Order: sequence, then C-alpha cells, then structure tokens
Amino acid sequence: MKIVELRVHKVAIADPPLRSSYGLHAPYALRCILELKTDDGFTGIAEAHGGDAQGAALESVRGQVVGADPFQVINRLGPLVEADPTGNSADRSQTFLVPGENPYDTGARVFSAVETACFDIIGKAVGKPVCDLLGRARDEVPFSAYPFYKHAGGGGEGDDKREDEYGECLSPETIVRQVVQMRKQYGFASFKFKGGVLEPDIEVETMKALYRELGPDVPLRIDPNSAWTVETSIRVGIALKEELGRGGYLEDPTADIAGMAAVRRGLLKAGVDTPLASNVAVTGFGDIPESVKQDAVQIVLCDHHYWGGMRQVQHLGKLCKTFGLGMSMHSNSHLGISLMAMAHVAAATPHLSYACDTHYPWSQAKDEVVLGGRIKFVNGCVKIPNKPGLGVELDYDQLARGVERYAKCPYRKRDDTAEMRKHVDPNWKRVLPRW
Ligand code: GKR
Ligand code: MG
Repeated sequence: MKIVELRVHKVAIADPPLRSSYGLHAPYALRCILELKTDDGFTGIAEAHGGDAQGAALESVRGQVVGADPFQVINRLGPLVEADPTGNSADRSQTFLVPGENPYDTGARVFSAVETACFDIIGKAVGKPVCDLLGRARDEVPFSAYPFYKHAGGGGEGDDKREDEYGECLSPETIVRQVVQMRKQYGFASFKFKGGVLEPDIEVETMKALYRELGPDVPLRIDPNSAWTVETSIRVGIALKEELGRGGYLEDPTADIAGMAAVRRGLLKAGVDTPLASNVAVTGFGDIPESVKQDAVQIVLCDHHYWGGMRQVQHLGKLCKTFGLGMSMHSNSHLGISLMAMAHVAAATPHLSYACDTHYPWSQAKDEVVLGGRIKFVNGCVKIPNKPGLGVELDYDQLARGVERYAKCPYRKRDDTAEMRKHVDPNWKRVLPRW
C-alpha cells in the first residue's frame, strides 16, 4: 500500500469570547484537517492545531509521506518528535506560548497528525478501530466539562455572527448557570474550571459555588494557567482543600517546575495533599525527570496533538505509572476528528484514569466537518464506535465551508493577547504571575 496524496485543509470554526490567563479567544479558532489517500482507495484523516504556520509545517513533510507505505512511514518520521527547530532544547515549556504556537513542538505536532491519519488508514485496511490497533483498555471514554469565564457573544463575525448559547459569564452565579446547562446537555460527571482571569478570591468563590451546586461526589479542577504566585497558589489550595480534594486537582497554579514544587511543599506543610496537575510546566518527556525529582507535578496532562502522537501518549502512561503519577488529558478548541482521536488514544491508555478535558461544547454543529454531524456524548462519555479506523469520515461540503471561512477571516494564528487589546483593554499584557 502506498500513500499517493497528502492534502491539508485549513479551516476556521466559530469560537465564543472565552477568557484565560493567555487573554481572549478570537471569534474563530483555527484547525488543520489532514487527509492522506492511498493507491488502494483508503483515506486517513487527522485534525491538528491551525493557522498558516501549522498548515505549512504539515505541507513540509509531503516529500517524506507521499509515496511511502502507511505501515512504515510513521516510524521513518519518528525523529520529528524529538526535533527542535529552534536549536534550543533547554526549555520547551508552554508558559509563555499557547498550545499550537510553540515552535519547540512543531515536529511533534506534525508527526502526531501523520500518525493519526496513518492509523486511520491502517484501521480501515484491517477492519479494526484505531484503539484496537494500539491495545484497547476501555470501550468508552469519560470527558470533563470545561467551563470558562466568557464575554457576551457566541463567536463568528459579520454576517456569520453566532447565537450565544451561554450568555456572558463573568461571575460565580453565571458560571454555575453555564455548568448546569453543560451538564444537562452532555451529562458530564467531572468539571474543570478555567481560572486565572478574575481576582483569585472570586475564583475561589466560584469553585465553592460549583461545589455547592454539584455536591461532594463530583470531581472539580481549577486551572489558572500559571497566573498565580507560589503564595497565592498555596492560599487558594488551602481554601479549596475540600472542593479539589475529592478526585479533583489544582492545575498549573504557578509557572515552572520549581514554582510548582514550592506550591506542593507549601500545601503539604499545611496538611493539604490535593494533587498538582500540569500541561504547562510539564509539556514533554524531557520535563519528567526534574518534575519527579522535585515532586512538582503529581498528574501529567497528555495531549497526542503535541506530545508526538498516540504511541507517545501510551509511553507517557507507562512512565507515569512507573513514577506513581496520575494522568489526565489536555484539550484546545477542536472539532470531532480530534475528539475521536482523543477518545481512541484514551481508550488505549489504561493508566489515564481522569476524565479527559474537552473544548467540544464550545464548538458548533454549523462548523463540524465530520459526516453525520456532531459526536454524541452519553453521560459525559464518548463511546468508541464499532467502525474501522477513527470511526468518522469527512463531510466534504462542511469542510469546504470551513476552508472558505478560513479564507474570509483575518486570523492566521492564535493570538489571545491581540484579542484582549482589541476588545477588553488596549494596554493588556500577559503578566506572570498576575496575582
Ligand atoms: O482554551 O484558553 C484556552 C485554554 O487556556 C487552553 O489554551 C489551554 O491550553 O486548555 C488549556 C489548558 O488546560 O491549559
Ligand atoms: Mg491546563
């Protein structure tokens, strides 16, 4: 079998004005859809981060991929996972860069997309779901709701302005309303709240309001993306001992491994052993030794998109198990192809015991490129379909609309700072730590 065609489709999807310590989401999130076609009629697909740079990076491997055997090409491209186009492998951290815009993991992101599309082809060729190729550990994958502070608006621009499903949510009461609405619609049983936006005391109050609403059996997490000092992180960790302590965690309260380790020490000293999780301080295998040595992070968030694909996530699972670390999954704005890939890799990673993050509720049916429309959640879970490969196909009409939206919109990369300056505060800067 030979790959005869590689196609990269850059799409834009409406995204509401969500806030995080990185700033504000633009009216459109950008994604790339990769298609690989083989000489015997199979098509493998994958979804990656978006924008011009990611699109060009995917195009750059055309020469290595076209003409190759999908059973072999993923191993040949292996060096991409370790490649460092900046020549500075000392710090691959995501502290100052949003995921998908980190030049240190460009190769890992490209590899991941090619690997996913090849597994889709291989699954189709042998008649098996991708998670069965990797080794299935579960049939359905629980996801966690991902409430955000948000301004009014449903995303999109001009005559493509979308309805605002959730309204403005910038207070504890409106976040509770958002969460109740999401739970009703998707059945989520775990909740991760994106903090780092308002004063920490308001965010503590928000978490307490969520706890009161959801009860003690629902795991809660908060993730301020490094917005807090070590002292603030310890103070919040103590204040939320009960709320985060029941199967939840405190995610990236402060920057870098040394900072996270200091938070851990402070919390333990105060008798709080809420685990610290990370997708910012720990973003690659190179971060694990130091993190383990300092006991900085007790739960690592994987993400096949930038950890270098599905098998790397499985390796990470083994490593986490070996060192007694827990494992969860990170997400960014995405469509159904990414959701299915996330579900397959989670289904094939037994050590991943926390419900996976997903931004999926923030995307809309109008933008979905998967044939048959949006992926369904049942009780907060995605079931692995009894179909070969990823189990989803492209809707080419929807794909064409996404490509057209990309061509029309002015966004070419994710820039949450620029959006903050345009819509909220012309002098806004990402200051770390802010509180
Ligand atoms: O979508 O604004 C966002 C999030 O802040 C995202 O960019 C983060 O990467 O979900 C993420 C996280 O867990 O840090
Ligand atoms: Mg995070």
